[in-house]
Amino acid sequence: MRGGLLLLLLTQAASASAPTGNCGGNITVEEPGYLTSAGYPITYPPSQRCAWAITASEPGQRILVNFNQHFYLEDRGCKYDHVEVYNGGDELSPLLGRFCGNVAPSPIVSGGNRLLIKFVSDNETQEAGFSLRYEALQKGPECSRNFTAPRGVIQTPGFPEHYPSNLDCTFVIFAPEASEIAVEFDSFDVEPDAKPPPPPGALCRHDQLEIWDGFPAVGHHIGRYCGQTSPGRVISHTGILSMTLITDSSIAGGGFSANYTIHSRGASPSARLDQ
Ligand SMILES: [Ca+2]
Ligand SMILES: [Ca+2]
Repeated sequence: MRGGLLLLLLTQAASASAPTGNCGGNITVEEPGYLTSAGYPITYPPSQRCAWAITASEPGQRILVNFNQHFYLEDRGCKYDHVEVYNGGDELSPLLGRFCGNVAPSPIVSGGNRLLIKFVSDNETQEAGFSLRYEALQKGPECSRNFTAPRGVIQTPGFPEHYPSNLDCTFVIFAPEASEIAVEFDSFDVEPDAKPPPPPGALCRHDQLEIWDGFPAVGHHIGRYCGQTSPGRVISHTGILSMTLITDSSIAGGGFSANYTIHSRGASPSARLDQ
């Protein structure tokens, strides 16, 4: 609890400044906003220790943060300067990532309605710092589903019509032990990230489908998809395959439709070819 108290003092000391204040604070997200390290985009001061506690205004909401691509913190393995993101309201919460160097982190979504951003710099070597945009994901229609049948179809809500805004769906396929799950996407159209920043790779800052071999955020990450880049054929070896679909408040695509089949590993090769 001492960590929480320290954080409380830290954030109270800074809360007199505006929500975009330069060294920590408590932010209740009524609408999207930005926070940046002091001195951004030129250089941050030495010896910073700042924590921003971001809380959605409604308990059912989640927090989405997108880092600006102009990101630079002293590298050196994040030992001296770093920004950390915790999945909760304080530093006792699970650490989602510790970042430094000049490659901005991918977008991050909280599990609950709180997220903590912590920034630390030591007393020498300062770089440009970071800026991030935060927003609360509104609660859309309920859309999560579990699948246990040997085969089935997974589609975006309302498919083939455009999917709704503010979705936060989790689809999980459960197979018996020692089975393989194969998912084949027949159709895929999710709002693209129209202005992808220079480093290659889909960031999918608006709408995104993520796929794991295992449970979401726990299993092996298979990929993050948007635009017309279909995941194609995806295989799970763990007996659990999960997908999360998150959509923002505007612009929808046609969605996706995928077939899945569960193959028992005990089956003979010829039987496994039989779809
Ligand atoms: Ca430093
Ligand atoms: Ca969208």
